[in-house]
Amino acid sequence: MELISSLGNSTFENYVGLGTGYTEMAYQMSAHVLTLGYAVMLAGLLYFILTLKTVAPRYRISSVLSVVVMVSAFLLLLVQQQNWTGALSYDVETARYVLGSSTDLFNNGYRYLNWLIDVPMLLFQILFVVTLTKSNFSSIRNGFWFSGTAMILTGYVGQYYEVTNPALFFVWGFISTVFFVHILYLMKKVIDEGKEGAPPKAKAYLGTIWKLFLFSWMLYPGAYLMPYLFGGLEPAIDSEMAVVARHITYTVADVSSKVIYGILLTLTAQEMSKAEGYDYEKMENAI
Ligand code: RET
Repeated sequence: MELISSLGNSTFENYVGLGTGYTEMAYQMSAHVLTLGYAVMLAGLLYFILTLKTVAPRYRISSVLSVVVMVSAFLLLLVQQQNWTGALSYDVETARYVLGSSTDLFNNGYRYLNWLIDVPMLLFQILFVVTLTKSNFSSIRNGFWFSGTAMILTGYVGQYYEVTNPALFFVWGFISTVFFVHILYLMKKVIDEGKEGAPPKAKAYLGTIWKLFLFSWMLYPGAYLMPYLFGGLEPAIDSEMAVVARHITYTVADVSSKVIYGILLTLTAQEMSKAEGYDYEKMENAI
């Protein structure tokens, strides 16, 4: 009870930090995986810039959007990592990393704000690679934007209640999921239409993109639920394992949904470009 009053609406990472504290392994694994996250974004940035000219001009906006995603994710994930190391300090007596006394608390909010930029970009991106056969470009784009933003904002509010008010946490999480289902529905439609008339290799890539999309986007609600996946009916406010699992889940999700997804879109666009007579492998000065 005492913990609850002093930590208020902060997320469960802080409760673990004030309660049992983190062992060297849990603290460092978290710090390292968060660092890996932003390092991959910088590497991805170079990939998307350097491969820009391997696709025909009409597909290049997709790579440009990947560049935008990489820059914003790099910066926000860097801040997220510093938030982790800044919030905790080593206590020699207990040999644990504990919450500092006058430092910021840890919060995953930077991620949510990053998604506000990246989610619409990632969703728009595919619209510049595939050709829609039946649906209207602007209505899909607006649907992506509306449901993407609503999904994140409702989840952002919900995550503040993960320890103090499970009922609100689940209600906001549920509302967010309704928008998520709408996004999945739109994406499936876009990919199915995109496959029609696409060259065979591009078709196969689009199939992989759908599987990757489902897998990687589902990890985010999984990370949201992490204190309950480890705690059952009560949030796991004493489980450093759950905290590490959340950092790892977010990082795997970020690398898959932003970098690998972007690379697969580039490969799809390369195949489509080739089918239209733009073959970078046969061109001089392509890059
Ligand atoms: C929340 C709240 C709980 C319910 C659901 C969620 C879904 C989040 C998703 C986020 C995707 C983020 C991406 C970021 C890339 O930069 C908000 C966690 C369903 C799907 C792809």
